[in-house]
Amino acid sequence: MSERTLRTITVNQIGYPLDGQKIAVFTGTEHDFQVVDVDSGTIVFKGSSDAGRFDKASGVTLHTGDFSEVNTEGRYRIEQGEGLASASFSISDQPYHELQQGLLKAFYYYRCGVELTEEYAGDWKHKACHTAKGIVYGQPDLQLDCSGGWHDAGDYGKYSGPGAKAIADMLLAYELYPSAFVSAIPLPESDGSTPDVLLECRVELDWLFKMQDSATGGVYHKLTTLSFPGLDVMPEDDTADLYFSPISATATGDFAGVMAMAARVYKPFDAAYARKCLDAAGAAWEWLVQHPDVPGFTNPPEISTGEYGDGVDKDERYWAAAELYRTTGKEEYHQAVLQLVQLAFPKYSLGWGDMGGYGTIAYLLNGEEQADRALYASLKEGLVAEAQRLAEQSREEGYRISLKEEDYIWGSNMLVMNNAMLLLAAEYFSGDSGFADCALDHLHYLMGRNVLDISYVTGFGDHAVMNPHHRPSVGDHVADPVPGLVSGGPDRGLHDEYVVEHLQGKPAAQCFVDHELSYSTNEVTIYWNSPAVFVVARFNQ
Ligand code: G3I
Ligand code: 9MR
Ligand code: ZN
Repeated sequence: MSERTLRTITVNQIGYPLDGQKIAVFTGTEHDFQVVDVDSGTIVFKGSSDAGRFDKASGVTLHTGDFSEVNTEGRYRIEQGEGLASASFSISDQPYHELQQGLLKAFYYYRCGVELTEEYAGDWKHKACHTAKGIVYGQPDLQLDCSGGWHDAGDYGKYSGPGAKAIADMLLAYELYPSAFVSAIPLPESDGSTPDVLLECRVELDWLFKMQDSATGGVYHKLTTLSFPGLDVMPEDDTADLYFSPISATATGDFAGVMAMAARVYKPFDAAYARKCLDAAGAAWEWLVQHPDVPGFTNPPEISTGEYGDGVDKDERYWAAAELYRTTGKEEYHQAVLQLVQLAFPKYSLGWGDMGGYGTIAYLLNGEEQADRALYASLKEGLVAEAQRLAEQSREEGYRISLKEEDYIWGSNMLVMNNAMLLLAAEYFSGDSGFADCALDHLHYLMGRNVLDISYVTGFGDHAVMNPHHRPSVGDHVADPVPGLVSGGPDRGLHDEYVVEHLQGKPAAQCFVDHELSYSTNEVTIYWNSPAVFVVARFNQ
């Protein structure tokens, strides 16, 4: 058996807050364990794990050990006889400060159109990329500026809807937990007054403006080359022509939602910018009104990059209406919310394709006074009920997260973090801190307390992802990957050639491989990082 499979004591490899429950998950046969101070070698706690249970999604029998009694700051690991040891972890007052900074800094590394300088990017510096004009698909003579923003993922495409989700998560984090955002990351633009999270999101907002058709207000679905470049191609060497794919209703709805949100959040810092955001949101909304019934986006025949297909645009419209109402107070938008909310789409989802949850959260954050009382009550009740369902599910699962076996899909770590966000939204509206405890369990999973004993964030944790499907990390000849990137995580559907060959028959939560070829399990994206920023911010206030 390899050393890797022997590591059966799993913990959050970053650490645990001083107060609160501290739990490790074991998959060995022994139940006695000890917590050891890493520096001195002193045993600080001896305990025994519970009787154990079989966890179907993970395919293992596991038992849990509680070491909450350890409440002295320090760096520890958990050991058992037979030479078993967990990754090291800290117990401290603010264990997640650096993690939050790293998750935010990732967006700097994702930046497009600018040089990443040694001063800010260290070994991961590279020259400016994708600075040429983009061709509007189907109109070869129409070429427009399209520089800036963030690359989507391990590829260099820039996709409007996913970009909006990523910004939304971070602006929401800032709105709910502003005190978590006082430290500089730092960024080249850090000025000591505008929070860095807003400066970084502005990079993507500035690019999003360029995705709006000035004539109609509609928003181009994405900006990409015709096909993906090779895996070792650095951004500045990816020089094929860039194309704006056609306008879509989902992109336009997401754009209106995020711009209306930005108009509100940026107003205290830059009123002119806020006005620009609101005007852009209004124009996008007009397009939606003029186009009530449009087919979902599909890739044009020559374009094979990420499709982000989504046949239902009602949720994006609902989010847009709710944000526009919250920001402007205009009755026309309230009426739109009241109509759209009656349609069938998920009201509590936060995925790139299911944006209804953002609409619900915006409507609730706007306050009961401004709301239709009955709708306010039912949305609040629905959100809390959904969080209760997630919490109950988490109690069923061995690794204490809300994913069932069938939920380990492409980008399952987004679901882990989105569900944690939803739990935290429920905490915010109900005041029940039990939801936060459950959300924290989701973070523990992401950071290593999972069946593979892996931290899914590059650069964070003793056993962190090392080989993400991320072109700059493959092409840069630097041993370590770009840090702070959240990997997609297990996908039981086995959606790439590498996993088809290597992971047949694995249990759902083990359908992951830390190999650069596995784009369906080990790619990284901006919208997998962003909900993690939200979750970590809650615990950094
Ligand atoms: O929603 C269904 C669910 O009902 C079903 O039970 C489950 C079974 O597999 O599938 C779910 O759909 C999955 C969908 O994601 C849900 O989000 C699809 O199987 C899965 O193939 C699809 O994966 C998407 C993938 O692109 C392929 O289209 C990922 O969400 C999406 O994050 C990913 O995005 C790519 C971009 O295209 C290009 N850039 C990189 C990025 C990350 O890999
Ligand atoms: O590298 C691509 C990755 O960024 C995408 O998310 C993924 C799914 O669209 O596709 C990857 O490209 C692969 C292509 O789809 C199939 N041939 C192998 C490519 C990876 O090297
Ligand atoms: Zn670029």
